[in-house]
Formats: sequence, C-alpha cells, structure tokens
Amino acid sequence: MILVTKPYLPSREKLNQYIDGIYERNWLTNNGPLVQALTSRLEEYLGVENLLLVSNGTLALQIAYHALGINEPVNGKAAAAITTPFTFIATASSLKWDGIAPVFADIDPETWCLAPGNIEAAITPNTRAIVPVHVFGNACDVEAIDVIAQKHNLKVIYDASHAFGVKYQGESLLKHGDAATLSFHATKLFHTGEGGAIVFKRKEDLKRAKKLINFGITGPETIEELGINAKMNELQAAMGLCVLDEMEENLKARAEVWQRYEETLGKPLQLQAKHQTLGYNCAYFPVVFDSEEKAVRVAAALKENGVLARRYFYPSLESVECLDAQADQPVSKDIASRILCLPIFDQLAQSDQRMIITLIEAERKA
Ligand code: T4K
Repeated sequence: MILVTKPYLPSREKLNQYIDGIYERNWLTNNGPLVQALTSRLEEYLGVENLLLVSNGTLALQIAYHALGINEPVNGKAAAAITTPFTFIATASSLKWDGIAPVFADIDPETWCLAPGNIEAAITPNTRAIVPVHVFGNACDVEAIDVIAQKHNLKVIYDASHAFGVKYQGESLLKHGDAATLSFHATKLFHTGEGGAIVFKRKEDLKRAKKLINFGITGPETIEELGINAKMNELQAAMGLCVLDEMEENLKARAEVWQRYEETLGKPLQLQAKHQTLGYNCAYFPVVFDSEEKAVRVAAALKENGVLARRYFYPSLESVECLDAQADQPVSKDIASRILCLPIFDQLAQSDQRMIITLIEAERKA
C-alpha cells in the first residue's frame, strides 16, 4: 500500500551512535543531555527562543493551557476557548480533557484556518483563550487574531502541529501567539517517534511549563504545584537529532513531490490559499473536489489501486458528540466533506505519483 505518509527514517548508523551514548551514560530521561542538545538545535534551526520539548503534541497543547492559566475556571464556571472545527480531534479534545469548553467558530473558505471575522461573536464572559490551528502548515491571519485577543484580553495558543519550519514574512510562524505547539509524531515532517514542543513568547511561561512537565517538582524535596509527566526521553531526542541532520534532503524531496502535484492538480482542483510570504514546508497535499460524492469516489478508486489517501479532517468537529455537539459550522462542514489528503513523503516514487494523478484525473472527469 502507498499510505498518506511514510515516517522519515534517518541514518541507522548515526542513531546507533546516539544509542551507544545513552548506554554509556545510563541516563534515559528527565532532561538528559540529548534532550538538552535537541532543544538548542531546534531553537537555532527554527529561529525561536523558549522552546520546551515534551512527550507528544497533545500534551504540548495541555501544558500550554496550564502554563498560561486558561484552564482556571471563570467565576466558578468552566473556562472556554474559541477554536476551529477543521482540525485533528486533539486540538479540541485536549481542551475538553482539561475542563475547558471548546467553542467552535467557522473557518475561512480559502485558507481553511479559523476566520477572524467569526471569533468575536463566539466570545462570552467565560472565554479565556483563542486556540487557532495553522492547518496543514498554512498561516492563520495572525495579525487580525492578535487584535481581537488584545481587545478582549484573551490568550492565544496556536496549534502549530503541522507548521514545523514554516516561515511567515521571513520569520518563524511559531513566534506568533502566547504559545505555539508542535507535534513530532512519526507521521510528521520532523519527528521523534512520539513527541512535541511548545514555543513560548515569555520566559516566565517557559519556566512554569518546565515545572509542570515534571510533576510540579522543583527540587529533590520540593513540589511547588500540581503537574504531570510530559517529559521527552533520550531515545526520542536521539531520533530527533538524526532526523534534523537530514532535514534539508527530506524537505527538498518533499517539495518536488508537492510541486508535481500542484502542476497537475492545482488548476482542476481547489488547493489551500496561502499568504504570499509563506515559506511553506510541504507537509501535506490536500485537495478539495467539487462534491463529497466525487471525493469519496476518488478515495475508493485510489484504494482499489493500493493507495490510501485520507479524509483529513473529516468530520468537522462540531458534529462530534463527545465534544458536546454544537451549531453547524457550514464552511468547515463543506470543506471537510470534499477534501482528500494525498500521499506525500520524501520517497514517493515518480511512477507511483503519476499513477495517483492519473487515477484522480480519470475519476474527476468521470
Ligand atoms: N493537533 C493537530 C492539528 C494534529 O494534527 C495532531 C496530530 C495533534 C494536535 C496531536 O499531536 P500528537 O499528540 O499526535 O503528537 C495521525 C497522527 O497520529 C497524528 O499525530 C496527527 N496529528 C494526525 C493528523 O495524523 P491518524 O489517526 O491519522 O493516524 P494513523 O495511525 O491512521 O496514521 C496515519 C497514516 O500514517 C496511516 O496511513 C499509517 C501511516 N503510519 C503511521 C504510523 C504511526 C505509518 O506508515 N507508520 C507509522 O509509524 O493520526
């Protein structure tokens, strides 16, 4: 099968060397030397400060909520956060899991990110934060969101799980918001098997988060506040250091795959509209068909030929019962019903990609 993605596996020899070091030091987790090394390397690579490595992208979101205090009730009632329904379940479920009510506002029909124009109507006295998603690595309208957040005294936490290495107006997109979170899951462009990170705007928030990921412990005999275990371990960091060393080759190969799709499918199908200054990371290749029926038919035809495209992100989250069903978000619902993410990874053979494109073109015209 050709799957929607294929984890990037770096040099085995180099990974073995890192593992030898772990055996020699007998130090496996709790802020070990490889976690420290990966933290500095990522800060430098991404051009950011105040980066904290954690054990996965979901905990990255949850630690950010706690570090910024948005989980604290408002006048005895659960806090709320405004977020997008067009995302992976973890964005909204992490809020609910932490006792914060996710309140959906609809997306922009072109960029597929939370539309700033829909945010203010969803704000109530319980709203503490906005949690937009740079979906598929596209930049949200960060300036407009910032204006709304300032006006209503709300925190902004960007779920930037898909936005590793993305540049916006020449700088890291991760610099926007009070915090931005990343997922380093195996299926991501940069990965540590499982893993994630948070980039904080302020040093004091980073300091608190460092405490929170280690049970609130600050010394051998001091526990300052309630925390959890969200630490990255040395084996994860070893994988990350190896993947990072090969990032340029990986990016180059993906960009070629991305371009070939764009050249052939960009005209007949709807692609995600991106800001003109966006330095994109080619993490995903989503396409929108003119009807749900067509999207489903194309997915079935691909599957028959051994290709698994995915309906990311279907269904639109306002319809997910465990999140407490909410009013329809028509734009998100519509895009979610017609979208398919096509296989994209560095080793996708040109002949396989040609086969995928040919099948899509045939079904589209049928
Ligand atoms: N926020 C956003 C916006 C996210 O997209 C995500 C995760 C998160 C937060 C949470 O971050 P983490 O806590 O996960 O770090 C996959 C990933 O598991 C998930 O990390 C990712 N988003 C999401 C978009 O995709 P599924 O349910 O699609 O996973 P699964 O098992 O179906 O795998 C996807 C494809 O990759 C399949 O075709 C199989 C293939 N695969 C998968 C794995 C794990 C492999 O070939 N090898 C592998 O090792 O969620």
